[in-house]
Amino acid sequence: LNQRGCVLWMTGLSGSGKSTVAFTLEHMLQEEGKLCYVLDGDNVRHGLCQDLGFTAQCREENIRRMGEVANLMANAGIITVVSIISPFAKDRNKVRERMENKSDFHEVYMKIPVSVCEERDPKGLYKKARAGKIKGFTGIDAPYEAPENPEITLEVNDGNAAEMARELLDYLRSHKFL
Ligand code: GGZ
Repeated sequence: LNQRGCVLWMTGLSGSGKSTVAFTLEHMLQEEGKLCYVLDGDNVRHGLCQDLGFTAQCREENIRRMGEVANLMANAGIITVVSIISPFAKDRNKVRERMENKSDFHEVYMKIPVSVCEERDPKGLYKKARAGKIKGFTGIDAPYEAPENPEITLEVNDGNAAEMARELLDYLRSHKFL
């Protein structure tokens, strides 16, 4: 396999566009014949992490498992895109520390005000959280800790998903992962 694996770790609020950008990037890479796989919170929570809810402890475990799997996949030469809120800086940093090759971990911050996510509210979850029907919703009554030194910050307000995915593609290229 003529490809170096790595982890692109996309962190950000619900509705920040993590999944959309991740799957757009996966598609772009596939078009170039590159091996890429998205570990998406919404999907993985139906299987590997189906025993986990949204308490701080559960989220910590969710992040840990995603990190372990992503590390293995990166070692196998796959460009692994993780898209989960991962609200705690400490847990994200632990994943980085656990990487076999620390320079293979790239934190991508989906930067967007919570007010914009709440306005968009594609799944109506913010509305439910405001109404108290979902408790402990990130950005409403559960914390989100923005990364302090992410390798990449995507200003979600400025760009569409394809533009942001292209930015990640350029990053991978300039860092010799493609
Ligand atoms: C945040 C929640 C919650 C609570 C359900 N808080 O936008 P979505 O719907 O499709 O993605 C969100 C997803 C978050 O799962 P993650 O695995 O990414 O979270 S974490 O990294 O914190 O473990 C959202 C939905 O699940 N969801 N309840 N209380 N998001």
